[in-house]
Amino acid sequence: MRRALVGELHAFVGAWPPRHRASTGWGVPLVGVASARDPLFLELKTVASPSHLCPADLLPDARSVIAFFLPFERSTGLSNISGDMASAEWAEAYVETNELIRAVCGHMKGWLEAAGHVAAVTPPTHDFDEVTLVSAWSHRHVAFVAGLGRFGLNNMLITESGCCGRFGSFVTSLELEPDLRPEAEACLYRHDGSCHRCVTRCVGDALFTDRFDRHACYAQCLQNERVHVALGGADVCGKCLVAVPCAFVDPVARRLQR
Ligand code: B12
Ligand code: SF4
Ligand code: SF4
Repeated sequence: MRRALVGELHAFVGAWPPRHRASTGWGVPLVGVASARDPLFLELKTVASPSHLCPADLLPDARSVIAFFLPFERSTGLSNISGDMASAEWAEAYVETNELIRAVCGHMKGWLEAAGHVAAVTPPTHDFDEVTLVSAWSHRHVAFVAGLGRFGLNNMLITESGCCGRFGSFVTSLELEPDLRPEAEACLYRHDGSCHRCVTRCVGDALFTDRFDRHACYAQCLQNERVHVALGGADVCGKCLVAVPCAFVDPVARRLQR
């Protein structure tokens, strides 16, 4: 069943760009599975926020949580390297990927229901509290539980395909074997202190080695939203995700392979 689910998700994402005339290109989606009863979900109330939901809050009969990562094509990340403001391609990728994540979740919910299961979905973003800037369902924490990667100094979850891309997740009554979580760090700073490039790349005075000012970051994202107003709701930046070793690969795994 897992193979069928992953195959369905891959096929849906693969068919999306031509059908919807998307400007953005995506690499092969990564999919991770967590048990809805994984004790780490309860820990998210301490690690992420006290209001963080558990899978059963979204779906009383929750058995599995599926997280997926849609990596951007390299050209999208490369387009965002120069200058202080986000590139038009990066802003458009944000808008188009949010739309795709919503569609993937809706499609997979229907697919699961047709197979006799139930599912619950949450939006890709813009579901956060405007004052605290924290969401009650953090996709990257959920993806962490589902084994898709490890957190970097830039706050991103770094997957085997790097961190330039976006996450979605949904909860289902279908029981699936959970994935193992990677044991090794994926961030070079956390691995051996050899990198802090994301901090030097930050254009919003928001990211430091010992703290992150989410309000300063949001102010920078809102500046870009004003520049890309025609796209509607493109509160982006992402300078700390590009021209960094973890943009498109897990740099620790890459180094250990050499
Ligand atoms: C609110 C929000 C914002 C706010 C607040 C920033 C923030 N860090 O949360 C603002 C608007 C500023 C923002 C900015 C950005 N965001 Co944003 N945002 C969200 C949103 C809606 C909720 C995040 C949330 O509430 N997290 C819970 C809080 C408490 O945790 P946190 O801030 O993530 O910080 C945790 C980690 O650093 C973690 N951590 C660090 N080390 C370790 C180690 C371990 C073991 C663990 C367990 C945790 C951990 O600890 C912190 C607390 O738990 C999510 C979508 C969603 N619903 O999940 C997208 C999301 C996090 N954003 C994303 C992105 C890409 C961005 C931007 C790059 C903008 C852009 N698209 O150009 C910037 C990056 C800023 C940065 N460097 O962090 C992606 C991240 C993709 C990835 N690879 O991880 C997400 C997941 C959207 C998506 N659907 O993919 N964002
Ligand atoms: S740029 Fe370097 S320090 Fe920052 S998250 Fe990536 S690997 Fe870690
Ligand atoms: S998204 Fe921009 S402002 Fe926010 S931490 Fe990264 S570089 Fe800094």
